[in-house]
Amino acid sequence: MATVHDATSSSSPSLEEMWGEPQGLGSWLSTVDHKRIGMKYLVTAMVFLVAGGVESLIMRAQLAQPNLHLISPEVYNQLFTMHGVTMMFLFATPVLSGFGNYLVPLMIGARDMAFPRLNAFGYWVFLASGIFLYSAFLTGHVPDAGWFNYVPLSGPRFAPGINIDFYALGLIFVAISTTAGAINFIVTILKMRAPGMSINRIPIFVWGELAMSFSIVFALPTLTVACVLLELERKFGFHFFDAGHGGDPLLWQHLFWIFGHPEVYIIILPALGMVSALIPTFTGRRMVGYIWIVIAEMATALIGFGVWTHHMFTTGLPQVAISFVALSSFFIAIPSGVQIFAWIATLIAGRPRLKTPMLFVLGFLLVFVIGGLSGVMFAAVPFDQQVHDSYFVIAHFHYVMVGGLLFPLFGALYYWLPKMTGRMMGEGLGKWSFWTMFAGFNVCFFPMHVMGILGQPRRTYTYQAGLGWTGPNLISTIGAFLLGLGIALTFWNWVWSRWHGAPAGNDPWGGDTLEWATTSPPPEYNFETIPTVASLEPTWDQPNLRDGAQPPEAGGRPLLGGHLTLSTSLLDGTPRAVVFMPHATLAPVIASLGLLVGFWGVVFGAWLLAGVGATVFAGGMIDWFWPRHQTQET
Ligand code: HEM
Ligand SMILES: [Cu+2]
Repeated sequence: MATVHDATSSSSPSLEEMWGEPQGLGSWLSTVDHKRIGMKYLVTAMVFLVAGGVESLIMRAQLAQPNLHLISPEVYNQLFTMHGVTMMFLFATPVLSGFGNYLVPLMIGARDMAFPRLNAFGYWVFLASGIFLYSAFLTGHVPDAGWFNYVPLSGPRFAPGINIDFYALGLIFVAISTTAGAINFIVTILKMRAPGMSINRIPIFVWGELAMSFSIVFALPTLTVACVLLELERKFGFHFFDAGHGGDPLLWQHLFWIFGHPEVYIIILPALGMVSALIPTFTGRRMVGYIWIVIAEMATALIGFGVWTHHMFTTGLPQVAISFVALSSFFIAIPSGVQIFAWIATLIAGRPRLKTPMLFVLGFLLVFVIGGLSGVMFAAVPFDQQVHDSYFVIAHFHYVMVGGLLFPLFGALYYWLPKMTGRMMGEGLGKWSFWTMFAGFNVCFFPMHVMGILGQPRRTYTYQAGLGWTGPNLISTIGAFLLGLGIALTFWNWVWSRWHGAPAGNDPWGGDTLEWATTSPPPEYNFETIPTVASLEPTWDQPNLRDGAQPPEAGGRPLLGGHLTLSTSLLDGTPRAVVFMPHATLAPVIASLGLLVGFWGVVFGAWLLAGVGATVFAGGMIDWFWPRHQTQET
């Protein structure tokens, strides 16, 4: 490609000069570097994990014994609602965006995400929407109708306060961030891969982020629409969900779960991708059935859109419809099974090394299978009708969400933090953390199956003695605190490693993907030369990639002619164009601040304040889109 080589003249400024960002507070606010944004996502999401975790521990303390009164029923309602909302929207999705942000450009050999300013905007909107939701605690009007917020309970008649407005507006707010991030991932993964990284050489973790992003783009709008309709009903007297005026409360349930079920896969698919990234490294064996895993990930994302009604088996829908949904819910176990068999085959074919990240993977496998089995049980309609809204449900989805997300995620932390910080985490402490988490998790959530079968309903702040529920509840509470301790040990390890961890070097684990070819932490520009890739495991097969500086004879492209990265074709990754990347800017943070002020204005009905917010937002946007011809930023 002539255009590509023309842009790489040697008399231009160095990569450091072109890509370097100043340090300090101002730069922390204005950075567009995917690695710094990714780290901000990661840390902020972990803060929300702690918030959601504290909420759950208060609930478990309240349920440790019958007839306790540590908190009032009203506060209990607020806690399970904020716990669910926090874990799903402020922890699970953003933490995966954080890992993806940091890792996807490195794994595909790019210098940044496709839209660095949109990336910064995504982070700041995420933070602002989290602040918005949690500011509800300051007003005393905390959302309290559960994370799926069913009408009519959440409608104007039964929830006249502004509690539910924080929920509906907060979810509209955070959806802006999630959507921006998803679009960025899609374009980055499809258009910015290193030359030679054809579609059959994309790392599975990157496929996971792609599946997540497509699901977000198709699923999230229904939630946003549902919340907009609810706000119109609550603030302006519309009647979408109000049966008394020709509305339909089931409309909310449909809209919510058309989003809500795919949301489960939005969270699980990249986490499964992490598992597929760790297993080859720790078995020294190429992944068995790469193509099948990729097809399974994509099939799960697709089938995930056809099963939402299994959350509504008890609403009296027509039997025929329910039968179809039950069947497709059974089907969805198949692609998960395919992946599990591929992992087990790789484990058997290779030589597993039981380092901490691998322990988390094995723990995940066990827990995820149990969660999958109870999930298949729900797909049997009569069983579902028995345990609907009981603790059996809580047990099931924590086995899936904590097993399917938290364990892979903590394995991924031990695996990739050394790349991000340049320091290893402590192995001994890591193993302690794993075993404490694994024991705590099972002690906490396994008894909930029993509680559910014995009939204990979810979302109730206390229970009577003598129903057989006391023992399992006490055990479950002890397990919850143990799980919390295990999580805390890893956080401590993270902090400890910043100062005391052994230097990681470029490739401490012998990984197979491109991020291990460059330094730890990687330089601002990621790779000195944009590599040309010739296999699915480039770091194993191409010794010339070492130090992120593939020599030009081997295909490395320095791209020195400006703040540039490469865009390639979608299927076979042939170079198509050089892309000018934007520099650090305050526009995203200003625009997000405007949105925060604006949303506060709307929730309080302070329309002047909303106007001020909108103006600040517009100011940020004008700065963002102002043409800058000298640097060719677009
Ligand atoms: C870290 C340890 C965790 C503990 C101890 C825990 C505990 C609990 C408890 C006690 C409840 C409320 C049960 C009830 O009264 O209905 C609950 C609900 C819930 N949890 Fe967790 N949880 C944890 C992690 C997570 C994670 C990681 C996620 C998601 C990624 C999650 C998602 C939810 C959701 C969606 C609900 C339902 C809220 C509702 O009923 O509206 N939890 N959890
Ligand atoms: Cu579902």
